[in-house]
Amino acid sequence: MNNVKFLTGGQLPFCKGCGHVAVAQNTEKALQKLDFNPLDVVLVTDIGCHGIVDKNFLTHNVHGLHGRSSALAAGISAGLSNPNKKVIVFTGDGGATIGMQHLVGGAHLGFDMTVVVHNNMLYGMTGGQPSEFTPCGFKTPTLPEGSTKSGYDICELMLAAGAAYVERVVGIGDFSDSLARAFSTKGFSLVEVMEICTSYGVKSNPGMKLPKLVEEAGWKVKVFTEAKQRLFQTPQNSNPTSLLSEKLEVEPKYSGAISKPVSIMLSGSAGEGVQLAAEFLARAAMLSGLYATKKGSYPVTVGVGYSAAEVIISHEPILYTGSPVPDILAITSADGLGYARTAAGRMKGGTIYIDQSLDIPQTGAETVVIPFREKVGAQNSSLYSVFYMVGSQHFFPMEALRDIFMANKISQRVSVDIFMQL
Ligand SMILES: Cc1ncc(C[n+]2csc(CCOP(=O)(O)OP(=O)(O)O)c2C)c(N)n1
Ligand code: SF4
Repeated sequence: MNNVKFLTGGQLPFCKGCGHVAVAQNTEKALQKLDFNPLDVVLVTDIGCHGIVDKNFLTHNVHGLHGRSSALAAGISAGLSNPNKKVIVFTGDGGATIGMQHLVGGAHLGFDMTVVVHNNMLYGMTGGQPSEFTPCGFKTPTLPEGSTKSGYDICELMLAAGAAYVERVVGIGDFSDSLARAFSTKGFSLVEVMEICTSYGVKSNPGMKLPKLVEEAGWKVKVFTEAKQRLFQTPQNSNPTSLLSEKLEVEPKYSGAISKPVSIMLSGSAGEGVQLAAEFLARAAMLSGLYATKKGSYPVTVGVGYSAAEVIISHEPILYTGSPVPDILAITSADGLGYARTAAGRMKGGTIYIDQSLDIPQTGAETVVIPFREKVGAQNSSLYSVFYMVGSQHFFPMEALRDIFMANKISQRVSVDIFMQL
């Protein structure tokens, strides 16, 4: 056993008497018993009161989405693939309810990790709603008449799913040996710590005693399995590729005429060719010996609403995408104006090309009003804005854009001539 600190010291961020305190302290003690150091441990926490403890831990910490901590931890464990590192998940009974499939999958596949379920039988952080772990008769602020059904027995579920080690403890006093047994198990282990939420559980169930409640709920306090399990192995890839090897390299044919990096934003509507126009712009820049990055932004409902793209062109390599303040902005629709208004407001100089159907936004940029939509139709308006800006800003020869356009199948449907006349 070492004496290394895993907790920063000072008060933990929980209400007085909250069961989460004991879990944090016993986790530290268990890790000391196993002679770990803080940086040997990756702690993945879930959303909920228990999760805010991560700022008190001196370990590597990752704060996950509600219910997804186990899935994140599985990925970390597989990617890390280091038997000297320990991946630990802290989740509540709420997170375990929402993310049950991740727990079942983790146990089934045998990911090398330990899940500590803080089961206070309700959703603490959001005010005491019942979870699927709330036992029959247990009252919560939003269920004052008490639950009429029994809660999940997570230990039995994990046992059936194939976990290597499963134990339930009542989270009072010293249960660090239980945690240490789980932490030292190779493969998937889970400890369910029965707890009380003093703010909502105790107030709704006055006089309740935790060990009695656990017993009456029929939940066994014991080690469920210590079976040896296989470890999840990531499939070996004999030909690993890097994202960088996908880099598009283009033999320059023209030369760019910019004196510094230029950030260009196109903002229009879904279905009006904004992303394609941005891609043409980036490719034409590359054909002119420049570096280019492109970032697309659109709502999850990709078929409606705005569609925007940010392209940066430069003589030097660019290690990022997007810029909060564009140098040049083309707005071709009302959706696009709605999206780009903030960026336009930030511009202290530069140029905004805007369709004549739209109001001019507040901006420090020069504004140029063009009938993009009227001249080439809504569908081609963004592409026209790119031809127009290249023709007037002279970043590189128009021929570069023409070549890129002609190499694309769109040139079989739409004549390039409509874009070439400014
Ligand atoms: C996907 C999702 N659903 C709902 C919420 C709202 N939410 C935040 S904390 C919480 C309850 C957490 O309860 P539990 O996991 O039991 O942890 P505790 O607060 O009791 O420690 C909920 C429902 C959320 N953040 N994300
Ligand atoms: S609300 Fe409940 S679960 Fe959250 S910190 Fe307070 S006692 Fe703990």
